[in-house]
Amino acid sequence: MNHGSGGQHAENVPAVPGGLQVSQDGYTLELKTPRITAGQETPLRFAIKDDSGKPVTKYNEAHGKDLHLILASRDLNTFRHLHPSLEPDGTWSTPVDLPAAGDYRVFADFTPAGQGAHALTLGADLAAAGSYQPRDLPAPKATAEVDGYTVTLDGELAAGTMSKLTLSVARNGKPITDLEPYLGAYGHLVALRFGDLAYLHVHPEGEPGDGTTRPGPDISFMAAAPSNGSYRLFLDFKHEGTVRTAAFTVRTARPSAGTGRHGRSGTEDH
Ligand SMILES: [Cu+2]
Repeated sequence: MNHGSGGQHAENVPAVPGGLQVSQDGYTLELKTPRITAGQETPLRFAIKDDSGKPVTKYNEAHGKDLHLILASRDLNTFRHLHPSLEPDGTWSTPVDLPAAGDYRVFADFTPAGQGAHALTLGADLAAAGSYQPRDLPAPKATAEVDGYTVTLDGELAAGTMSKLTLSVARNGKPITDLEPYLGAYGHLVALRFGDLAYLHVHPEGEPGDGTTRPGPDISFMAAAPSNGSYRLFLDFKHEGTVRTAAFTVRTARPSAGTGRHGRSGTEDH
């Protein structure tokens, strides 16, 4: 349950964050469709290959799926969380519909089956041809609106240290207390670092049915940033049968010697 809250140095902050490499620990993400067309539904196809070049067909499930596919535009304004299907020959495929031309990053988050297997996130570039205007990273803000829901973020992401982030879901000013489980949790959070799209694993605190975790309005996570900087957080939550994504820009709380690091106003200066 306890992932080291209370400001302990996080033992599970990897030296190199996930998602930056197309190949790691003998596994390679091979994107079979590195260029797609924006503005229409297009199949995206890829394979995970092992060090002998064979496509991996056996995986260990995480959050109810063998593989989670995250797609984000380089400017972090577009985000997709998809669950492709695996063909018998080891090819994964899913339809994607991207709103605009631009540079995108594809992240495959999976655990190959087998002894000593561990979770990997491999990343590859995806281009949607056409002219485009990159947009600025939205300004940091503690609330996000999606389809009439307001999601409020409490807590601060810190570099190298696990901290608790709590997201609270409301609609028309009323807290939502009947969130539905989605992939075994009341919420899924993905964090991407601005500048290189390093991918952070974020662990939910508690799960549906454990006797203590309530179906909203609060959803809590433990997260540690690999460095100071700006991040875009994407929360997926399910209510009334629909999964929605709320997105936030955050800057890490910069630890400063002797003064404590929880000043809410002290994080806007870089
Ligand atoms: Cu997923």
